[in-house]
Amino acid sequence: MRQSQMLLPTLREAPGGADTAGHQLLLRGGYIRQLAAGIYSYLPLGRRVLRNIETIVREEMERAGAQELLLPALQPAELWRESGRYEVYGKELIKLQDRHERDFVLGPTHEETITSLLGGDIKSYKKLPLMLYQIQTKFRDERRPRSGLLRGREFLMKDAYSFDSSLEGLDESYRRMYEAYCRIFERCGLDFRPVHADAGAIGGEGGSHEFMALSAIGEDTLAVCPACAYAANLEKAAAVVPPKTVADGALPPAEAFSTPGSRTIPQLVSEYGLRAEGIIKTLVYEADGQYVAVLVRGDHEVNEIKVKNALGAVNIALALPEAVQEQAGMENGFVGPVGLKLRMLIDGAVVAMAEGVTGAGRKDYHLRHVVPGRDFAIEQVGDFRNLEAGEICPECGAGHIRFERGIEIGHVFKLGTKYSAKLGAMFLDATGVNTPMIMGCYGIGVSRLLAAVAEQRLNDDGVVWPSGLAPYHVHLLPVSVKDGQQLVLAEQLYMELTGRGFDVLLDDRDERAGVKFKDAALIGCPAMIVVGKDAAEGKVEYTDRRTGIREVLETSEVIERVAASMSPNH
Ligand code: 9G3
Repeated sequence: MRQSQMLLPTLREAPGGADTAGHQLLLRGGYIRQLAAGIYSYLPLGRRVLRNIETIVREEMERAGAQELLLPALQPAELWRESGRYEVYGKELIKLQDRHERDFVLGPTHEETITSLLGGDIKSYKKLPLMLYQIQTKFRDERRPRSGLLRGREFLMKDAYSFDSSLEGLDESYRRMYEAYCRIFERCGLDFRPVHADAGAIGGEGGSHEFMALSAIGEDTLAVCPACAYAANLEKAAAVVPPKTVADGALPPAEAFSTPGSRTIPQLVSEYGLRAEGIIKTLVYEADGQYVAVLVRGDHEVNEIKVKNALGAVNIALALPEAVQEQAGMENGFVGPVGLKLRMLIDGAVVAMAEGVTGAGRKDYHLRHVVPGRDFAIEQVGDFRNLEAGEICPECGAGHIRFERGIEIGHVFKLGTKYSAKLGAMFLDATGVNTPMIMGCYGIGVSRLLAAVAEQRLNDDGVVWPSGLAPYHVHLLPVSVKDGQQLVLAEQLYMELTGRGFDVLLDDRDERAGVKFKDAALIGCPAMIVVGKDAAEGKVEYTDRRTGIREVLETSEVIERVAASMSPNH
């Protein structure tokens, strides 16, 4: 491609509001442009990278035995009412009406659509397993779209759905998809990690895994054990219950003491010389309209996903101070379990305490010597806290947990029959009984993947794409297009390289060398060939952008050098 003819508007400065380095470079490099919050256009350069990612995804889906189809983005609301999800997702689900005022949604995912497609005709178990996938635009009206393509409101997803006649079949489909995902992310040159994950509102009793691209700007936190292979999204990571502390001797009764203005743990610790692990923290949550109290040790944090799952709720948030007063009859900041009339979820580490300090239930007072089980009933004990960095690994009990940040680029779920039963995707089993198909669903954020690769493979000057994703393999730069020798040699190399099947971007613009080099760094092709003053002796300068190594080559050496360096995923 000749750069002088290309829509490739590079920028010296990132537009304001671009919040991550990768996003800034995708804007400056002329890859994407924002149309509205969370809504992006892919310029020719961005479209080429996206297409390369799609090609890798398609090859690995085909290898896993999946068949590609394409489902509508515009879906009748009836399907979402049948599945019970129409009212569940709030404002994130984009709803609209057609000209006849019939209700529709813009698809954020396609469980309903694909199961209703299969619900049309009953299948014999002999027709299963089926693995279907699509690469298609999804719509989710995020409250705070941010970080460019990492969290958009319209984005490209590969979503696959498996249909089996047995749980063993689902395990096999799941395993094949899991392995296909590992191959896809390896071919994209990503530093990634599969982690145990929470299945969330999608349901599905069979568990799930997320695939995380490691990145300091990732929104997710991974709990990772350096000793064993354990890795889990912090939302899911099981916390270990410490051994029961036994009091030496009889414990005095709970007694109130004055703590004017001390509503927080740090205040109690600093003003009354208490230890955080000796305090019982009581937080009131509102989950799908119901109010519950969660008790965790003062040095621990509540894990809201675990609480939400224990309650089977979809939405959860800390109750506002006025709601605490109204629902618990206690002053916010001084709430405690003694005399509390709310349902209590108690973390195992609290039950392991011999005694603790808690809110007294009235302004400016706390209680000391509160004994779980004596001064308040232990109704529901569970794991309601975050695993902490440094804690013993819940899997091997040897390593100490470390936290890493990650970008979720893939998520695979065992769904079971949750959707097939509701939407009638049935099959006749070997005994002729009509049975709901056993499903799995598997997603990759294709546009998010592009941004994750950019975040992982950038330097100050630009992104360095792995050759399997790069918009072009080679950036060919005649330093001065006014110099006939340079231009002729560049054109000759352009013909030879494209003739050998390489994608080449020829910077044939009449621009100063500095401008060309800055743009080449922003565009980030794996190989750059500079045709400069050595053109007279038939020599060019070859740069491998991943290693930074530069070498002067005879024209005749160029083809082999490029072929040698274009390995598929580095
Ligand atoms: C919605 C809205 C947002 C959503 C969903 C539904 C996430 C929703 C989970 C999934 C599960 C899998 C198939 C591919 C892999 C992921 N956000 N999820 O179901 F209505 Cl507004 O999408 N779907």
